[in-house]
Amino acid sequence: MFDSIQEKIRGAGKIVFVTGAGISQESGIPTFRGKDGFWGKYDPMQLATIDAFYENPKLVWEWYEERRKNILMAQPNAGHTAIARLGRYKDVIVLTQNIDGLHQKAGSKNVLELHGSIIRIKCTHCSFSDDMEAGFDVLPPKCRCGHMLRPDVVWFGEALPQDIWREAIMHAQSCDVMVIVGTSLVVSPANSLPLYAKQNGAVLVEVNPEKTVMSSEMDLSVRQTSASALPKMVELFES
Ligand code: BJW
Ligand code: ZN
Repeated sequence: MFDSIQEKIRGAGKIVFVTGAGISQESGIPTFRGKDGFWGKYDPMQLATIDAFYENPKLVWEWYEERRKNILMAQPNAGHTAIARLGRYKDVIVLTQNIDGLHQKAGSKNVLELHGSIIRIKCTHCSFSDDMEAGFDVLPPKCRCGHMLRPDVVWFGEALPQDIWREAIMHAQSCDVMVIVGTSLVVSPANSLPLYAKQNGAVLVEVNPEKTVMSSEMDLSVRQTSASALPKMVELFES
């Protein structure tokens, strides 16, 4: 199995990784779906929509503050660092649904954050936006303009940042290999990226211990965790 993946990676010009919450699971960040996922405990419609935010901003902010603390302490795992190392040898682009910044922390250079960043905060009214690592004393925090601040993430029903999304499609359409890691592929429009790649003749490789709704579209499925599978993809360049 790995021989065949290594061969594809060796021959590829451009390699695109599409990543989701599963790649950060081994860094201690919970996924959304599945046994220990957030959506098993909480209702996404009460935490991850703009209506929920205006309905109960304190509740939404409390959830984000708890996650921000955990994420700011988290370290990239062997999966993130393998992708960053592969970038030294190949043209590697990371299209991530994650908001945790761990690909960048691992050293990956070309990272497009499709669902924003939990570290970046923006105003609900004016154009203020900035990275903020410190916690807030009062929730919800307010902007200088007097309106509420919010995490700069993409909630359900909100559009993805248009320039980033356009660029992501362009990379998906022009890659030779797409490696899809740790995502259930149930959230649109990110889950259409493998289809853009496939339509343009790319090889699709999935790294996920579980089957997904798109497993049948994959050329190869690696049923292992990302921290165990991804380092093997870089081995051929480093041995
Ligand atoms: C491992 C592992 C290990 C575990 N190693 N693997 C009806 C009404 C309104 C909207 C819609 C609707 N129907 C469809 C929509 C569109 C909606 C959507 O897709 N909904 C579906 C869920 C039904 N999408 C949107 O709304 C998007 N915007 C949009 O479409 O705009 C246009 C539009 C406007 C209006 C109406 C309709 C369309 C925006 C989506 C934003 C998603 N936001 C979140 C929260 C981000 C902020 C935050 O983090 O707080 O993004 S939700 C959550 O899901 C998060 C993730 O990025 C995203 C994807 O999840 P992911 O990464 O796939 O994680 P999991 O948990 O699902 O899967 C983990 C996987 O890892 C599993 O497969 C495990 O097996 C695996 N795994 N351990 C490797 N160690
Ligand atoms: Zn403001």
